[in-house]
Amino acid sequence: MKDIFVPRRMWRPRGELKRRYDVVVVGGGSHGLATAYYLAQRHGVKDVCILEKSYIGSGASGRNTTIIRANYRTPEGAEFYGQSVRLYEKLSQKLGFNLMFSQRGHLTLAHSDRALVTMQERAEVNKLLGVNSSVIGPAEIEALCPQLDVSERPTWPIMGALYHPPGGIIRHDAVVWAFARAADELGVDIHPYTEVTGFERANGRVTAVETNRGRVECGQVVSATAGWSTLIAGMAGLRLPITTHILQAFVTEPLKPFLDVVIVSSQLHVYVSQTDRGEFLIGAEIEPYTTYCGTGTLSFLEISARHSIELFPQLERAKVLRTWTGLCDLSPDYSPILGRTEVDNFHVSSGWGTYGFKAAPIVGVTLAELVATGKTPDLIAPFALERFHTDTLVSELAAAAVSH
Ligand code: PYC
Repeated sequence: MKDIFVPRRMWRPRGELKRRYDVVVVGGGSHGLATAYYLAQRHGVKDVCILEKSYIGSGASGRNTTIIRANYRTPEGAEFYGQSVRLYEKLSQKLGFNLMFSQRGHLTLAHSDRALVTMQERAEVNKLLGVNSSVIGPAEIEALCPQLDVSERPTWPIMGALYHPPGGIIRHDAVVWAFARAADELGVDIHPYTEVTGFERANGRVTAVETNRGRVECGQVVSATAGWSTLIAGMAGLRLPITTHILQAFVTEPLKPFLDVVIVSSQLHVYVSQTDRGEFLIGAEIEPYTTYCGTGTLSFLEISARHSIELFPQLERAKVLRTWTGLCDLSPDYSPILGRTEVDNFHVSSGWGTYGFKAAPIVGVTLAELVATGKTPDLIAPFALERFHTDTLVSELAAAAVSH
């Protein structure tokens, strides 16, 4: 008999909701899927479901600018994201899915003395934690990216940069699909179009999750819902110190490849990379007002186009192909809120601002460990919600200057 090619499904079609799951993960993005995957893969906890109100990867995981990096300012952040980058480096092989991780190097440009000082601080912290980054001058910048004008001509001449060789870009949808497929293969039930509408609570614990498709009893709950974190936490009776903002980005029409590093300018509030399809992917800072309205603004397009053309005059005639917005959950110290809460079995992955996607694998590993063992891993202890009561903040503002 001739071999018949049977295409591999990404994951099983949605089934009925079971009456009960040991772990209910709310949010079918990279964090929720990674947590479910590592629960099953590392801890054998397989009675797990993902509840996603829309399609899988429809939230922040599908609406980011695909940048992966670990050059943070705080020791806590640099160590955490350093481990995330290391996991990303092996993820294609582990998940059997080409995630197109291109570690092309990441340059944060400095256009002032003050910016150079901040970069030097970041480089020192990074070095101490084994994260590869250093401050380089205009000649080295020119060698890495000859397309940039490093002369005195621009309004804001480039004085130096924080160079982070392991930084790069990845195919963000593929990360979601790969985690979903791998979690599904291990028995995790994935329920798209299943919206959480409330929680039943007793004795300080969540006992059941209410959804638009019925009620599910649960052992533990993980909320990985980015911009909707406060709403979901509120249903469980929990207040998170989070504000929700939109972040916008756009891509140009595809152009012949000419940029093979990621360029960020905190002073011009813009980051630029060229995708594997040739599009220039350009983003800016979050909008300062809080909103859930995902409508893009003309002022964003005008300002970010102007700033990117200042860096790359070659883009002057490039046409904008597509723009989008994503919701960002911003915490007061710009660091995540990760782990247990005062509701005993309700755990959160939240407060990511614009950093969430790059943390997906390490969030999955650490949250899965917490849920499976009941112990908070040391790596995420500094990011506990409790820090806002104990005044032990982890201020990551210096590494967030572009987009926050
Ligand atoms: O933190 O690298 C970053 C980033 C890029 C886009 C939004 N945030």
